[in-house]
Amino acid sequence: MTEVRLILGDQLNENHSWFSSVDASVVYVMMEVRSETDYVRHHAQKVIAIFAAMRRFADVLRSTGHTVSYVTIIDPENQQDLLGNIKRVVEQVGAASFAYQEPDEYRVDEVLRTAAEYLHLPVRCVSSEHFLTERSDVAEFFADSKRWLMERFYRMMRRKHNVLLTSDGEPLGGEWNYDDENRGAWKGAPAEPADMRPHHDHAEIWQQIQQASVATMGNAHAEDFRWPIDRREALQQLDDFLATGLRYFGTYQDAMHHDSRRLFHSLLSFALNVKMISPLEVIRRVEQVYHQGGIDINHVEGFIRQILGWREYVRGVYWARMPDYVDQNFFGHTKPLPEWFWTGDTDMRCLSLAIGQSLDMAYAHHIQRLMIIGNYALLAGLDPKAVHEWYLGIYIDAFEWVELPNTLGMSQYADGGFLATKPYVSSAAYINRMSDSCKGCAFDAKKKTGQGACPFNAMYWDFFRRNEPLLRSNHRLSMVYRQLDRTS
Ligand code: FAD
Ligand code: DLZ
Repeated sequence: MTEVRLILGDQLNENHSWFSSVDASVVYVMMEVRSETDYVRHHAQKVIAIFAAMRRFADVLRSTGHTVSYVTIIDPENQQDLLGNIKRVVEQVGAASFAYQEPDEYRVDEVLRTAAEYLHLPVRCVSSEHFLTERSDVAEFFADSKRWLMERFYRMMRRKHNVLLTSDGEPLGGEWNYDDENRGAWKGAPAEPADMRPHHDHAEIWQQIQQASVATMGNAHAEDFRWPIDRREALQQLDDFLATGLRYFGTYQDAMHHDSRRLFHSLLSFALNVKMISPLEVIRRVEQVYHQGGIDINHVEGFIRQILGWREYVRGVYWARMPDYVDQNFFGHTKPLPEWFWTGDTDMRCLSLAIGQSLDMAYAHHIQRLMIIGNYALLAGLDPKAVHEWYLGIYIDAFEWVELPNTLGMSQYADGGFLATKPYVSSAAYINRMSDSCKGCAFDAKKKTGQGACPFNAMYWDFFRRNEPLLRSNHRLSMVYRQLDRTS
């Protein structure tokens, strides 16, 4: 009896138990569909990367004996939605059952829950065998807590998975968290590691995406494409990061520089989020490198915290708070995104650089996303849902389960402080300290008001003034309000 099994574009996990042996009665179905390309306007590189990685994954499965039915975006039989294509394949092969891996997005989960009724077949949902937690684990962990705190969850995960612990179960180096050491500005040294990622020519895929009239944003770089498209490339990228980036990761994690766009970040989020590599294998490799010596604990702990802590935590927040989460708007912000979010064409140099880089690379690192673009969006009062859709489209690693809590919660405080204990906003002083973007800017970071003053300064104080009824009682903001009280 034939079974049809779905593999989504972010389920490219070669180590999934589905593939441990070849079963002639199983047909895997993969599809490039408008329902997935069009739910927001995606960056061109993101669509190319997903299609290229999906096609490579199908090749890998076929080369190991599995049967794959692959629907391209220009296939005339393509129904352009998940269930329509699944039904067609089910009928073609006379399937007696259908199976899918737990999807990571609420929207897709809802669609696939209707599969049994739609297909009139028995349907199974299995684990994607990627994450270290189940969808509900974070909510269960905090069931009796008044406040959810990532740090508490992270320490539990360190203990549970025995990560960076002494034999007595204490944190290696004596501290659980070395964030205080991870706020260095970067002044040109040590040198940014060379980008060793291979070059790909994806002109043909790009031509097909255009032929199908998929609307995208940003630079396609189709003939010189650098994102990993299979597990082998992702593992090579991990090796390169461990050899050259990790040793400086922590110290310069928050630094920004106009022509060193990644500094010591790993660029591994795409490979992780489409499941080419697993979080646990990355964590174990990082630990192994630490135990070989020569790398300080702050770098290793800082990196592991992002994956073992934040990545699993935000996923738990997503599943605990959806579907209402996406509509949260604590401050009632309604302004549309300025046109220059799609061009980078603004005189504010920090924003022009961060948005310009995002359009060019489909990538910006955490602090560019949080403290430049997100900072502006929150201070300016942009509609958080529109901000969310922009982030969901533009970044190579953007999938709603991880993007939404980071954007709406951490960056826009639209959930009223569920994820962040205070709004992540700053005036120009922080941007000037952590980046080189104020040099050569049309505005003066040190000038607070008047002609030529950096808009971040007045916007910062205006934000706290206009939101005083909502924020003054937050004890983490008492310094801010004391200062505001002294200001005319
Ligand atoms: P590194 O700095 O090298 O970090 C290593 C890994 O840690 C990342 O690959 C990622 O898997 C994980 N990680 C780091 N920070 C976070 C975090 N806050 N939440 C979850 N995982 C984290 N990350 C995404 O993967 N997808 C998104 O759509 C996304 N949207 C974001 C939106 C905003 C507004 C902000 C502030 C952050 C967002 N992040 C998102 C988190 C973070 O910015 C990216 O994971 C990181 O920049 C990816 O680059 P990297 O692989 O070089 O990361
Ligand atoms: C992001 C994306 C895009 C652009 N296109 C496809 C696609 O054509 N086919 C597919 O299976 N997946 C795609 N994806 C990733 C999905 O949106 C992702 O699988 C869901 O968001 C579930 O997390």
